Amino acid sequence: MDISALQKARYAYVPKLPATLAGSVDEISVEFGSPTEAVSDKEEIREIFKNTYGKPTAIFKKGKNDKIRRELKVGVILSGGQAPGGHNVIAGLFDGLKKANPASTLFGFQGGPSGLIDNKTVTLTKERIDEYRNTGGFDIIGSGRTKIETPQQFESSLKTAKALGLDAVVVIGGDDSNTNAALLAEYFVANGSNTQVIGCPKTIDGDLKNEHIETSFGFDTACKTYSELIGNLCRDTNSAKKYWHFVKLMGRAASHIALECAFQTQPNVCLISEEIEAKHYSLDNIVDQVCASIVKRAGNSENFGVVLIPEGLVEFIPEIKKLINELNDTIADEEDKFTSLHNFTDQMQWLSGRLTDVSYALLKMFPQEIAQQFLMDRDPHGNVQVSRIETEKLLVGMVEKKLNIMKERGQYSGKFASLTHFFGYEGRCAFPSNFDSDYCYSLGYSAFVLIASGLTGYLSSVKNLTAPAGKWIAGGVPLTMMMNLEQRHGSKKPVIKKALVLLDGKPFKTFEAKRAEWAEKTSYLFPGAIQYFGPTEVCDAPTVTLKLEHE
Ligand code: FBP
Repeated sequence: MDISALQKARYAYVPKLPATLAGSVDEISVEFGSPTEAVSDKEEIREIFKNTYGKPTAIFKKGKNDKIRRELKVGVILSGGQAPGGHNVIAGLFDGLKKANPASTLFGFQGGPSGLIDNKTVTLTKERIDEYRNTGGFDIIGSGRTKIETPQQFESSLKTAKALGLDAVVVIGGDDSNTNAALLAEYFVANGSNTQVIGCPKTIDGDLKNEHIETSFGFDTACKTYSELIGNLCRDTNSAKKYWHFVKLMGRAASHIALECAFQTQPNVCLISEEIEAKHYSLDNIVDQVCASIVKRAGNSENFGVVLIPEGLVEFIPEIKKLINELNDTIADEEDKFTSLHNFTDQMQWLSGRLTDVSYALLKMFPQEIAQQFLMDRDPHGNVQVSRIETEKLLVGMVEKKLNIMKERGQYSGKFASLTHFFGYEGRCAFPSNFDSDYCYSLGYSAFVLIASGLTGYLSSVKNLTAPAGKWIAGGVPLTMMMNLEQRHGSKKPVIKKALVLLDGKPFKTFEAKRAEWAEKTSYLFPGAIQYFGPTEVCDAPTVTLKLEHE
């Protein structure tokens, strides 16, 4: 097989482990904290998770562990969108299992959770694992977005677990996938099965975090990859001095990625969806904010700049959120009728009278190309697919209009030429940074210790991440501890609470203190490509967000 020089070099990289996990497996014991409670809606969540609610947190310590050398059969699932480091979670899990007992087996469920439902597995051998160490992607077994939710799907999952004689299932996923892991853990216990379920916190979006999960894996590498590209755009535009670059960045709901990239590159404008929602900014207010920077910079004869836009922005602008909700409900009510309308004019005609006047007027105001994106196929949950709405183009169009008006009024005399970009898929399968390689390997290894220690319904946790890896603290957090009830499909469902950007948190406050200067002056930073070999401060540094959160 042809492999790149970097891939070959990365095979040789030995991920760093926390000191408690690095020695002999016989010396890893578990210390438990006090019983835990759900984030909110405690009584209802206790009722749903009768067998698995309220377990204590677990931390690994040096000490004796009689159970650890048991022969185990484990199945692993990669769930949801790709995130750099998934292969290392599997490698850490595999190495832990084999180090403790070479007879243990690791199965990979193919294509995501549907692999468990349909019993589609592959046995993961050392040769196969070695081909994927320290590489990006989820291609070792593939991923998928199937949710295990119907009684039949739970039954089939149990059937697979029994057929394979599984001691445990490891779910590598985001908030939704780990909510699923918690429900599966509960279902297995409630149905007399000994198959344990352990989760691992994955998502480039960075919105699966709390006091025990300092960051989800993949966020570090994805942000560094986008920041390299944004830094390159900053330098290009500072050289040519003729374009404003509008860059939309992935992160379905939360703006963590945009904020981290702003720290790494210091663009002229970075929009933060959570602030826009909290301050009830309208689309016009946002356009004004961008134009203010363009006008100021034009005054300094700098007719160029960079604007960062979080992917989920449209859903946080109150008037667009209202429009999206109305569209979702109206289309869901008469889905067959709506899908039978094949052209945009018919669709708009059908919607007039069904949407409120304000929402209809807003939709009509958008350029047709953008309005059509709001009417595209819904996702399996009936929601508009925000990543397919070209917010960056919508903003450019509105900014251009506003600047023309300002020009006519003599308020602006600069030149405006723009280019749009969307960075998302480019970062999800990058070679994991050293941080993600180490963190993921440690998460996988911790998952093995949680399994060997007989625990179920836990999320693998590795903390103290701004310290050198040897000082990281590994253990597990009960999944029910992260839950609350949220409205889904018309009823209250237990879900892991999504962590959005906190407006009173250190990262946002730091950004807020700097953005006025960035909006006017050229203050770009050029982080460059992720470095895998070289000085620690260049190769092993965690994200700025993580550092600020630790201060
Ligand atoms: P996860 O939440 O599953 O980690 O996926 C995150 C993400 O990359 C989002 O940033 C993006 O909106 C979405 O997946 C894109 O989904 P798809 O891969 O289905 O196009």
